[in-house]
Amino acid sequence: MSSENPGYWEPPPKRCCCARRGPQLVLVGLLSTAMWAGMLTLLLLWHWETEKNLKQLGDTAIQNVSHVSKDLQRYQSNQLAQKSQDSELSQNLNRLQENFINVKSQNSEFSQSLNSLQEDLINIRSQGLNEKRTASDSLEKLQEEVAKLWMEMLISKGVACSTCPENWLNFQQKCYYFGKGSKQWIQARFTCSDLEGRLVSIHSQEEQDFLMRHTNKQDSWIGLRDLDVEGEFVWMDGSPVGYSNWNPGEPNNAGQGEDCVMMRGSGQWNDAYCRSYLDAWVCEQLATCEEASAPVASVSPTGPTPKNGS
Ligand code: MMA
Ligand code: CA
Repeated sequence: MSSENPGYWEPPPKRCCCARRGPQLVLVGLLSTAMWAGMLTLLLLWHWETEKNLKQLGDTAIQNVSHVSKDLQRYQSNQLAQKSQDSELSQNLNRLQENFINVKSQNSEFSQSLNSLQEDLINIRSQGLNEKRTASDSLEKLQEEVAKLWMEMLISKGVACSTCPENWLNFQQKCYYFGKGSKQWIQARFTCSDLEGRLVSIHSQEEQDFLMRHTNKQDSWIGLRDLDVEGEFVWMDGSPVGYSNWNPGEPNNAGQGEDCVMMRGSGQWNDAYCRSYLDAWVCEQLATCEEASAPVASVSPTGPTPKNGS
């Protein structure tokens, strides 16, 4: 109702263009439909693409998982192998340790055996040396015995056996050298050896008297000593003491030990310290016979070795 025209009804304006709006609406509908269709298509496309990607991702994930599981399996089997190797190694180590202990004990046994073998060898060697010495002493004695027998045989046939080297004096079947100059017993002994004789062995009063006549009352070393067994005197020719001419109270092994015998100026014997110096000594050797076809009596150059250097 209008305020300018009260009581007058003006009919509403007639709708115009109703016939023109229909195709517009159709067009709009078509357009929106097409839009929707396009959007749907896009959505579908997007969906497919996403699905495809997802599928690819899934495949890749499956492949990766299978790789990882394979790796894991390989790792596990490696670990198992490593474990068995470890146990083998530790067994080997144990065996080695046992072997080492065995070898060690064997080694100590072996070294003990070696030591006892060495001891045996040393014993056998010294035994051998002793036997050799005894044998050579016996041989010398035998040779001398043979020479003496031969000499006696010749003498019984009327052959003279009294030839001596220059500066040696003959008495019976022996020759004597009366040495002068300060010497210990051992030095006198080696000097006699150098002269192809040995320190004198005295077996009778006659021999003792002969020596007395030529020593000019000088203390002289003679070939008697108890070097091997104390109190057991042995002559350098290997014989034990038969005839003797000890000074009263001798032998007494006085002081630091007396193992070598001297003939005093009086002619009587005394055991004395071997390292004492005397100014005289007497050597002997067998005399030679006129006919020189006899076996040669070789007098020991050194005689049996003394038990020590005194
Ligand atoms: C010395 C020495 C000994 C000997 C006595 C005798 C003091 O020692 O020559 O061998 O037995 O004299 O009294
Ligand atoms: Ca004495």
